[in-house]
Amino acid sequence: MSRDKTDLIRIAEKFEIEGELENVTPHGNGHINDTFLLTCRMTPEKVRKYILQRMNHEVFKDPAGLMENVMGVTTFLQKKIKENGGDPEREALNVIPIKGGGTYCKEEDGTFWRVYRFVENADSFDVVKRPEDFYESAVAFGHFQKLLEDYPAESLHETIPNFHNTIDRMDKFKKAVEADSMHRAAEVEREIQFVLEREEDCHVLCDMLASGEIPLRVTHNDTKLNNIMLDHETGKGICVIDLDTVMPGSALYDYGDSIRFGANTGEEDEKDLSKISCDLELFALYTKGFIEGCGGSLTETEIKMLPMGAKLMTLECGIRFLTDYLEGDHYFKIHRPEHNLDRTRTQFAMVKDMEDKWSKMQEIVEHYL
Ligand code: ADP
Ligand code: GN1
Ligand code: MG
Repeated sequence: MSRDKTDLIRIAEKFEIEGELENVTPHGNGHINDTFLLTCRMTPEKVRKYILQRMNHEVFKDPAGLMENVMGVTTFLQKKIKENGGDPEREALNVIPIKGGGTYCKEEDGTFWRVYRFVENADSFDVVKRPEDFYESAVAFGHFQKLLEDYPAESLHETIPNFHNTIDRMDKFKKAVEADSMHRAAEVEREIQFVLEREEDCHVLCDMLASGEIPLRVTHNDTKLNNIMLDHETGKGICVIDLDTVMPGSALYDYGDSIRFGANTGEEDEKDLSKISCDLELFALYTKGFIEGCGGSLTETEIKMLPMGAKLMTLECGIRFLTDYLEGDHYFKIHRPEHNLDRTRTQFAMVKDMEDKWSKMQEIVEHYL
């Protein structure tokens, strides 16, 4: 914990939390924000939990706009969930306001903070332990997108401009190679070549969005497995979390990013690349769940392009890890030297494996056409 506990307690107590704040502990494995679990004593038998988060304002340059998005989307989802007979306090994120008003606070040191109600009796996973969890996450992410089908996209702030613009990601990568500010380019020549050989791929989805062949939708854009809470009892994806990147995008981004992370037989930062591959059973399961969750809203072209979505989101993520490595690891949190390089290598091994299994991936998807 980079901050001392008293400081965290002081910040937490600015929010409308209920009960006596008993403990603050670091929580989760996100790569971007600093997340803490607040435990509050309500009665001798009962505690209430909250999530306190420092928003990463190096990554999200406009925290006010970001929180406007989060408020807009969560309010919209809560209303729909209520109409559908669900529990809006559990099935959507709930922002806890500041005492006296406001949705977040800014500290003197320039950091930004918010509090969410903790989603109880649910877990988020860093690896797929049971295939049915991955399937349920697919249904929930698909359904999330479906629920946002009529959300006013023009009201959303672009919290990270060009987030999944693979052409722009390629340009930034090339600039990082050229600048080589950390003198690391020579040692990653193989990885650099791997990216450059796939320059054409980077244009595919951007061109299709630009020509209108695939539609722009309101999407989550960060659909890895640990951004969904799975219910302890039912096993269903009860709540989609980490809404910082909800922006106009493509359904293929949401589908692809989940495959990138969850259908990989190894972890995102696995050092032993022989453990990395694209598990076609998990791929098939997620495809089924996502198409079902989207409730018939995906177009034929989108379905046809699903394998490309998976490959491009994996390639893009590898490019982002490698760019960060070349620039000195300023974006993603790292927990060891070369962490971003290890992550890069798993992504590229996954891309390569997808290329080898391309016709099988297409066959699986064609089943839904
Ligand atoms: P990051 O952007 O850093 O990934 P997240 O918002 O995803 O931050 O939070 C990090 C982790 O904290 C999540 O993967 C999840 O395990 C946990 N978490 C976040 N919000 C909640 C919540 N409202 N209820 C329960 N757990 C949460
Ligand atoms: C980050 O915030 P988190 O850990 O859920 C990143 C994603 C990457 C992912 C790779 C805002 O997700 O885009 O795909 O790491 N989020 C942001 O694990 O950049
Ligand atoms: Mg997250």
